[in-house]
Amino acid sequence: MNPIQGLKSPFLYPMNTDFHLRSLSLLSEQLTEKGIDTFKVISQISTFQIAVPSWALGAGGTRFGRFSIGGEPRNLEEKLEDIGLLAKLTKRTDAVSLHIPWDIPQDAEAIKQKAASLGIGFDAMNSNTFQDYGQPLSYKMGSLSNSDAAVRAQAVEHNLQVIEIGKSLGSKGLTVWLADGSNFPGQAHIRKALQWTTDSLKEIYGGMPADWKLLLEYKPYEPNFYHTVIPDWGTSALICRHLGDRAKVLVDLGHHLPNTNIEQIVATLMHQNLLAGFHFNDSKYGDDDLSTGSVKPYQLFLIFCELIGGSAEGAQAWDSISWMIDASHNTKDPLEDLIQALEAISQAYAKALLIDREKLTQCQASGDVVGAQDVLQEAFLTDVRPLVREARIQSGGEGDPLAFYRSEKIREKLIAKRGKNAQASGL
Ligand code: PSV
Ligand code: MN
Repeated sequence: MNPIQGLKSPFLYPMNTDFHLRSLSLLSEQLTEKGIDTFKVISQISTFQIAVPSWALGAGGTRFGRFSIGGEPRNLEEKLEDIGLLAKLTKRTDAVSLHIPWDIPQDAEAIKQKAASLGIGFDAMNSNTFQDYGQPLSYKMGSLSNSDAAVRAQAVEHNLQVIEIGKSLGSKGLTVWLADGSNFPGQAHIRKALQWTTDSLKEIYGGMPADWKLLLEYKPYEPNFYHTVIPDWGTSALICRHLGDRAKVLVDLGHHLPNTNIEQIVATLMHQNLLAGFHFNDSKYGDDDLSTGSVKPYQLFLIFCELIGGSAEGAQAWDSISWMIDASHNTKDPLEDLIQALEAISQAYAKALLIDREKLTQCQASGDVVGAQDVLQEAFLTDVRPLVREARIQSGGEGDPLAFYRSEKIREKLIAKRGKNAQASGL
């Protein structure tokens, strides 16, 4: 039996409704005094959807080991069921992002139908040329940037196949992240590697349907530690400029050197209509892939300030931006982790919606530094949880998804069904 069946229907979980309504009405009163339309904010939160990657549903491993959590999805169907559960409880996700070859659908039509029955669509497809998985030529020395034309052709072909799979599922995008680079000075010809990568990406871009976009991800280091072919947003943007309007830069929050001003990158990319979307996660040191909002919630809020401001001022349309979580670690139940991440992202968005833009503009124009900071802090320090909760309830989700997940013993049910040692595909 599907462990997700037999759950109580939404709303029945004994959330403290009285407390929720009291906190919501108090907040709504405060917001009204500030001229903010509570219902508008709730409806904006309600429509905000964040895709979940197919590789985030199992326990993440590090190079030092992997600790299974039990009941991990054993195949793509079960991954979809997990995302369907998240969708049902949180109402903040309605799409999956597949990694190929980790999650090749054996029967695309059946998978598409299964996803549709769970209210799930297909977000951007992810190609994978950073591992060897039995293909004829090795990617040890790179893929799209490889000095061997035959390896480059094979990597291009893989991307074209991923596009085909995506087409059959109804996806509209291809995310390319390359591990290509070098570990030691002298190992690679830096300029040639960049040119080969650009040329390979041109072929891939040319193979995309006209209504698709290419999301080009950058990362400063890891798995290569001396040089990475696409290390930063600037290099990614330069390549995108060579490809065409439908190629844009994907910002993975963990792909920056410590203390990088990510909100500035977001503003700059929006200014150029070059922002493809996000891979949400959080980090303390590098690409830690920790739960979004767990370490730097203020940074996440500032990113949303730029996003809301940039789209309101016409720099780049809100709807042109893709939203996805890309986190994986080895200590939490991934479903609980995703519930927390969806909540943290919604909170950051909600807080940024509360910013008094007019006042901020005035402060900026008059050089009122203290006032500007105050405007941001006023929004950031507002407890928006009643708004996020209400948005979820109004959409038919759970008031408290995490409490529901625990009280219904969902992980225990998944373990009973899938086994203690079930292991999801991925890294
Ligand atoms: C690379 O670190 C990355 O962020 C890319 O998005 C990959 O596709 C993903 O992680 C999964 O390993
Ligand atoms: Mn990523």
